[in-house]
Amino acid sequence: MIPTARDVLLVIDVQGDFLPGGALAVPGGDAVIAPVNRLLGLFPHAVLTQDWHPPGHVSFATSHPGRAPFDTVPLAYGAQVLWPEHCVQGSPGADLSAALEADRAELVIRKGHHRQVDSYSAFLEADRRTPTGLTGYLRERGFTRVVLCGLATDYCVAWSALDARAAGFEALVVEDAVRGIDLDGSVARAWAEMTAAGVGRVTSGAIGG
Ligand code: VGL
Ligand code: ZN
Repeated sequence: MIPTARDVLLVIDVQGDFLPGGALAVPGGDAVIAPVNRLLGLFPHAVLTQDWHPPGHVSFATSHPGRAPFDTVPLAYGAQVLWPEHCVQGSPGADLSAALEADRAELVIRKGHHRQVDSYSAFLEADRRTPTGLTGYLRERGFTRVVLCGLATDYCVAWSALDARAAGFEALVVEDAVRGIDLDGSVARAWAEMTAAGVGRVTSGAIGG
């Protein structure tokens, strides 16, 4: 495929805490940087996301006495996986990777900033009601297709791709430019759900310009 003016590259959460040595390191997460940088050079339009939690965020295991990271707890809006403290607003781990060549990106959308609600998706928070504003932004700009890459396949990439479809966009995930956390088969489940929802898969090598 050749990116057009109706395509937007959506680069999900390429932040220190999701890279090797970070608080919630995604296995092999740094392998996405080279293909993502290549894509950033090819797409006329790109949007980045940044996971951006206040201290004491509801998704942190430390906010739930007696619970450990990767436990699941019921919250008012549904089941929530608990994570190590990560991407705390203003902390170095929340910074976008310095290796990301993102100067041309036109928007950085921060998500997960409500203390009591998580947001894996770039579009809709985990209560499934609170919008981030991205749907309106993309529609107003006339984009019709969202091409996703970044971290993590099974959480923020998958939820974003599914919500892109639900909002009426075409969605494509660049399979060699994503890596997953993989809790109990969550990567395979995420791909199955994305395929069922009409999310396409592409390799970065098949994208040219
Ligand atoms: C993510 C878990 C918690 C992600 C963010 O970027 O996939 N995963 N916060
Ligand atoms: Zn998070």
